[in-house]
Amino acid sequence: MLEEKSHQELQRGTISPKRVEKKDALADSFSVLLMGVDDSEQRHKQYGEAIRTDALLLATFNKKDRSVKLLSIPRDSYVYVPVEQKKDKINHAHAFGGVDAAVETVEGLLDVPVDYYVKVNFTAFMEIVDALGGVEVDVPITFTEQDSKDRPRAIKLKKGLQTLNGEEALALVRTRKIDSDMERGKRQQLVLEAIFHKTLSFGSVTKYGALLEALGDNVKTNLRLSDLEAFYHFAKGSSVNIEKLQLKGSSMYKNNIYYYKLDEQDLAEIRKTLQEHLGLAKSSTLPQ
Ligand code: C30
Repeated sequence: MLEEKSHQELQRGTISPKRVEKKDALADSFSVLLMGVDDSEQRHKQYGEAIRTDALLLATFNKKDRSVKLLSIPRDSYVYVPVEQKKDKINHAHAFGGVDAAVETVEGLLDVPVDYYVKVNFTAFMEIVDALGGVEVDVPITFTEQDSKDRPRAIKLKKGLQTLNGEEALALVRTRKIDSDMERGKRQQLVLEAIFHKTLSFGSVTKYGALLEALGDNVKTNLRLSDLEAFYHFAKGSSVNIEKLQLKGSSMYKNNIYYYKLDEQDLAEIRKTLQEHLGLAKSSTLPQ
């Protein structure tokens, strides 16, 4: 099977518990949790197996009105992490329980089903961008960043519209010290939007199979090739509008550790927006 190496089902199975009563809605809408991790040897030495999701975004797709919403979830968000049975940074969920824990945590936070996930490391992310022949991004800020091998100041990018290769795109989604993790999240949305649009001009869907095979272990997903095909047909054709969403919040320190405290009212609005986009009335989801 083409996708053997990268395919990894969630322990809960294909259907989210939040879809128990409304499985049919999956035909019209679905969500994908996008995760970016740094699992390089260097970081394994520092953190062992406890790898955190440094990039976390939820994309929701509505086939009826051909729309996409892309929510950036700040990695320091202080949320309930079921696998730890306490509140913690959201990026710790993956460190404690892998993709299953990350998916469960995001479902609990946003009260929507996470139907699919795609997890990439630096290598996969760069290879995807390079396989697409680079991505066109209006880089919002001039900056210098280390490269994927931690060589300091190896990547220098100037503000403005340009085509980025894999290393450059990675630097853009990584760079943070020039401003903040929130602004980094917005840059990740810009790059993902560019990947999304470039994907549509990539040619036939069979190329994705070849790419997935080449990426091997560097990508993990519960999407099958047939799902990718459906996704491709969803996106191909007329233009698809991607709305970028952020979670509002404020800085918080607890025992001298930095957290991002989410604004409860904004969170409630985001939940409602996503539930509506996925065609799920509030009453159709399981209680928390
Ligand atoms: C649906 C749409 C719209 C599009 C198409 C979808 C598809 C299929 C897209 C394909 C690509 C995918 C799935 C992307 C997923 C999400 C993204 C944007 C991934 C790209 C980046 C990536 C592979 C990983 C994240 C890199 C980031 C943001 C930061 C790491 C320090 C952390 C927390 C530690 C970390 C530590 C060091 C050196 N680092 O970069 O320079 O390490 O950042 O200093 O903030 O991190 O702290 O404690 O985890 O190891 O010590 P950094 P830092």
